[in-house]
Formats: sequence, structure tokens, C-alpha cells
Amino acid sequence: MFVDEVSAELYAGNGGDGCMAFRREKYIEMGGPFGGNGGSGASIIFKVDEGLNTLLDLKYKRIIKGEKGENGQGSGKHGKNAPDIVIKVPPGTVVTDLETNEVIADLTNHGEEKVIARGGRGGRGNIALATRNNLCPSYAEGGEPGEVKKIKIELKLLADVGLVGLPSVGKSTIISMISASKPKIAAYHFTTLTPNLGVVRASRGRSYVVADLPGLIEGASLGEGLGDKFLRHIERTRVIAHVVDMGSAEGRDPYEDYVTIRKELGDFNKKILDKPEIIIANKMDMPGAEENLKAFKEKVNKPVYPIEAISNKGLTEVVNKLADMLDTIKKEPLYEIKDVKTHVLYKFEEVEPFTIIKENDGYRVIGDEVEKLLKMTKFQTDEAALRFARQLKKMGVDDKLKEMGAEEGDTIKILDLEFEFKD
Ligand SMILES: Nc1nc2c(ncn2[C@@H]2O[C@H](COP(=O)(O)OP(=O)(O)OP(=O)(O)O)[C@@H](O)[C@H]2O)c(=O)[nH]1
Ligand SMILES: [Mg+2]
Repeated sequence: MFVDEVSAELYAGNGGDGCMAFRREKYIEMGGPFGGNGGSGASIIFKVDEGLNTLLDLKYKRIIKGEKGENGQGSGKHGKNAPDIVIKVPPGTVVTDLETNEVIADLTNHGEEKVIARGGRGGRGNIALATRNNLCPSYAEGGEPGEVKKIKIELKLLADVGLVGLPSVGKSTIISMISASKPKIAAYHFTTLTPNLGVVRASRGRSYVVADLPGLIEGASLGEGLGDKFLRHIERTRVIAHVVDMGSAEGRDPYEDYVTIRKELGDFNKKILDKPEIIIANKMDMPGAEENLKAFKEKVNKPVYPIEAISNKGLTEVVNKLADMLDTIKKEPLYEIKDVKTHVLYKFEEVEPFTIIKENDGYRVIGDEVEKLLKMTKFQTDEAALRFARQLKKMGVDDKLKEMGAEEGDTIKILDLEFEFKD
């Protein structure tokens, strides 16, 4: 089954908790810190496998969860990292973060991989947290939460040329003649239900990949016929091969057919209209085809190649013309992927790390960084709580609260915890 769009929820593993422990040795009273760091949580990684050509496997894997890293232990033992989860995807897989609507990965080459949701780092144990001023801290960090992402995964086939046109104009017949691909061919509409790829060999040892797409009809962008969802597969192609039935066997006018399809292409994505295009005038064996071709050429000022796909006439020229065109058009990446900022925990000065909202009965502090800090704090001891308070102060939360009029004793909320404001 061909599946080219799925959505999924990813939960990368949390980091393991750091350990708070103390060295206890005979005859030594204050033994010092002895707790190890937690291991990192599992990241969720997508990796291209050229043996795949559908997202079918992911259709049944809507929720992907990574394991938590192991907790740190006493005697300075670090917890083990959780093994990353590697998901195999076909070449041409595009991942969009549904929260930001940004494309975060476009995976095309075999073996290429990308971390889609990063596992949390392990919390530090009290050995790692010791400082000159606090040689034996009685606190440890909790593990960093793993990234949570809702994503859309699309397959945009890697083809150089896309065959488009109304149903039954002969697209599948053409690919069957010029490549080893043998799709179903029949006289009824929508014979082709999913795209077919074929490797074409042209003159001078050149080769390229052609995609035969399901037929389009007027209103495809509104869901008519099979809809326009398959057009995502020509977004990457460098050339459009527009197939028109010159026999007008179904009583249609070839020029109107051409205009109809162009409109659907543009409605799906305007950029497709800017791609270099050739027009393949098929079914030239049909009565009236010559006259139709003449009238068509008067209206369309683009290269038109008359062929008879069914008897393999005129296709060699088309094959070589496409190779010539591809020679002059560079392969360009479909998306520019911005480097996703991997979260660095203690760089609070970068951006406003929090927002404070005045509520009826106090103040609420929100923001990724404060919330993460809270999640990573284990309120096991007073010292842990004090450390948390110090960190908030360092981030500027106290100053901001004062500025907003907070007074001693006011309630401050972060996530589901409440604190009292102390100046
Ligand atoms: N007379 C004639 N018929 C042709 C020619 N090329 C294809 N056909 C016929 O046209 C019909 C449709 O051909 P297909 O290749 O299945 O058309 P398609 O464009 O792939 O159609 P869909 O998959 O439904 O979009 C078949 O009956 C073919 O035999 C040709 O050059 N001349
Ligand atoms: Mg077909």
C-alpha cells in the first residue's frame, strides 16, 4: 500500500535523574558528595532507507516513545543512556513540526539521518553539582524532559520529471514505453491510483527518474476525482511533462484540457507553474489529431512533441529532450532547513526566558525555561528548594515580580506548583 502522508506524536525519552548520595566511610565524618549523573533519554531519529518507497510502516506507529535514561547512582555511578530509536523512512521524506508549521527535515539520501525529537540530558548528581562554595550539595538535578513533538510526515517522491494530465490521456502508457515500470493501463478514468516511478535511459548514457501520476480533473484542488494530493510528488521534479490527448476522443478540446490542468497545478502550488515544461501531444493516430495539434500550437507557445505512445512513436525525441533540459537545470533542495536550536539549559540570557501573568490570587510564571527548571528540580531537601529559588532569581524572575508589584507572601505559580514570594 502506498502511503504518502501520516502524522505522529513523538515523545523523546527524559534524561535519568541525577543522584544525591554521600560518601560514608569508617572514621570519615563528612564524606562528601557521591551521587552520579543520570543517563540521557532516547532521541527519536529518522534515517533514510532507499529500500522503502512508502510511509506505510508509520501509519500504524502514530505514537513513538523513547525510554528514559537510567538514574544516576551512589558511589559516583552514572546512569546508562537509553538507546536511541531509529525510524527508517523512504528517500524524499519531509517532516513538518505541526506546532510551528515549519519543515524540520527533508531526508533524501540513503543513510542520511536527523534527530527529530531529542532525548533529555541526564540530571547532574551531587558530585557534579559541587562548587567551591558548596562542596557537598544536598540536592541533585532531575533529568531534562525529552522533546515532545507533533509532526506531519510526507513523502515527496524523488523524481526528475513529472507526467501530468487528465485521466486516460496515456501517461501510464508513456512510462511503460520509456522505462521498465509496468503500471496498469486501461481505457477507463483513474486507472492509476498511486504514483509510479520509472528510470529512463537517454542518449549519451544519461538517465533520470520519471513519475507517472494519477490523473487530475477540474476541481482536483477542491477534492474532485482523486483530489490533488498526489501533486506533492511533482514539487521536487525539475521538469513537468504535460500530456494532452490530441485525439479528443472524449469530445474535449485539447487546449481547454491544457488550461484546466495548469489551473489545478497552480492552485496546488504556484511554484509548479514556473517549472520548465514540455507538452506531449499523444494519440496522434486518432482522426482529427493533426488539425487539433495545429490549432493547439497556435494558442500555446511552448515546445510540443507529437507522439503515439501506444505504438512507441515519437518517444525517443521526448526522452532525449527531457535529458537535455535536465542537463541545464540544477538539482535544488526543496526546503531550506533552519538549524533547529538544540536546547542549551543554562543560557537564560538569550531570549526572554519567561513571562509573568497577573492572576486574581497572585502571579503565574510561564515559559519553557522556567518550566523545565521546575521539572528538573527534585525538591528533596530545603537546599534543593533554595537552589531553585536562586536560579529563578538569576533568571530575573524576582526582579520582574517586584516590578509588577508583587509583595512578600504573594502566591507565585509555575505549572502545578505554588510558592510564596519572599523578597
Ligand atoms: N489511440 C491511442 N490510444 C492510446 C495511446 N496511448 C494510450 N492510449 C490508450 O489510452 C487509454 C488510457 O491510457 P493510460 O496510459 O492508462 O492513461 P493514463 O493517462 O495513465 O490514465 P489514468 O491512469 O486513468 O490517469 C488506454 O486504453 C491506452 O491504450 C495512443 O497513442 N493512441
Ligand atoms: Mg495511468
